[in-house]
Amino acid sequence: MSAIEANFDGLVGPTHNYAGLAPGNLASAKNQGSVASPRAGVLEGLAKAKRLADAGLAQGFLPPQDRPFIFGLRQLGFDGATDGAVWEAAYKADPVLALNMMSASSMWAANAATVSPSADTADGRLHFTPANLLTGLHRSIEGYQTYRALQRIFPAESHFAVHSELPHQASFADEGAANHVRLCAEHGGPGVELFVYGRDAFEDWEGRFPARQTKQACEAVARRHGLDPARTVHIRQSRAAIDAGAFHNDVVCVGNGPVLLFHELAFEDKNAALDAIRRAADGLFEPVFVEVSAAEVPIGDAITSYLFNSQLLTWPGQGRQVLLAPQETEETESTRAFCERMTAGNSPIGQVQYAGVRQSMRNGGGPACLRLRVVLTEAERAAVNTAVWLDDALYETLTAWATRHYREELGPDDLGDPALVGESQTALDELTQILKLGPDFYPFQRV
Ligand code: SUG
Repeated sequence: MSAIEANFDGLVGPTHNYAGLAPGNLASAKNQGSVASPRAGVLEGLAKAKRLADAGLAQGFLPPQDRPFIFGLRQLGFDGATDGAVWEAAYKADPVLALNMMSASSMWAANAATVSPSADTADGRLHFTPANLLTGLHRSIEGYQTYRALQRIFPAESHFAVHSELPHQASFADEGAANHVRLCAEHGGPGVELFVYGRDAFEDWEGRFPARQTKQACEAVARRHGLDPARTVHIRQSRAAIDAGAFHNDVVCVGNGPVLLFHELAFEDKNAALDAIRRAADGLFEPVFVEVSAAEVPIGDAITSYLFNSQLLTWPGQGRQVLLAPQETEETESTRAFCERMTAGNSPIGQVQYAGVRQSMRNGGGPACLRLRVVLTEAERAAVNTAVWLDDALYETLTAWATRHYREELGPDDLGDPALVGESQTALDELTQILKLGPDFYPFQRV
């Protein structure tokens, strides 16, 4: 069956800021307290998405979530005559708790869900499991709204199965597609799905940083999606990578088609992992491994440059694959040199392009974090909510919308401002009309 890979990017939300909330994420900690530009952030994301759409790739969007999350604050007992007053009361009583309800973290769509294309699933439907993201408080509030978004964008149950999140228990900690890679001969054919976990739920974890994904979560997602165990591989991420700041596998590994680009230290037992992938791919395709040695790119450089948090793409009109990397990869000597050497040789990756997504990068989100990949057959593509597909008209509309509603700057002194609540809700209310998500999409629209 022929199919395409579509990228659904998380739109950067109007409250994008640097509150340093993310455990094990060095960029988030480093930039805590600096001044963000929500407007620059959303425009950078739109420009990246447009580059793919202009090249002829299928590009859609996932909407931002409503922040501050007034519904959640009311659940926690904060009260007020208006939503702005609720925010003011919460921010005054417990600013750290309040800031956890303010993050624009749903922009990192690679953490929205794990996606299994219909070619891999027992019932022949495309399966989604929204991630419960329960390691960080600020992200643990995303899952239900992600579920609603996926339902509105992929509504036809004959084609799409949108599951609920895994149970909110630490044993099932799940961060979605950031810890999942699909390899295949071509997108529409059957694939091998790799799930990468940081810890077994039933062992003690003592690390410098938390391991955000459990083996049990990976196994549960694979079971729900009806994947063939013979074509599914569960791999342990290396402790060294987590300790160095690789809080998701996609900070040290990316794949596309049969190609897996990974850092030497990505997996706890590399040889066993590669053997398991070869066995799972047997009879379907020959995996192509592109390993980056620690001698050429030290793990620290891999993490600050985000070389692996790139989009690896089958680019229309290009014989070899294209890596869309963050600018920081070009600015880091070892990774720039690696990219030059790789593309000059006979690697399956023939070109590296650079994208500026600095606003997101300062919170630890590169090009690959900003997108959720969804392989769609022609019939499935036709069943997607058409309003979310990026074309020139939607690009113009969203650019004008963001420029109208988003603040140029958002710094620590601005975050308590109750006016932000109304500004954010007005912007998102308008967005639900643009993306045809329905008048009751956000909790603030349902009261
Ligand atoms: O979960 N940052 C995100 C970045 C997610 C990147 N995603 C992938 N690697 N796929 C995180 O650590 C920072 C938010 C803050 O501090 O306000 C944050 O949540």
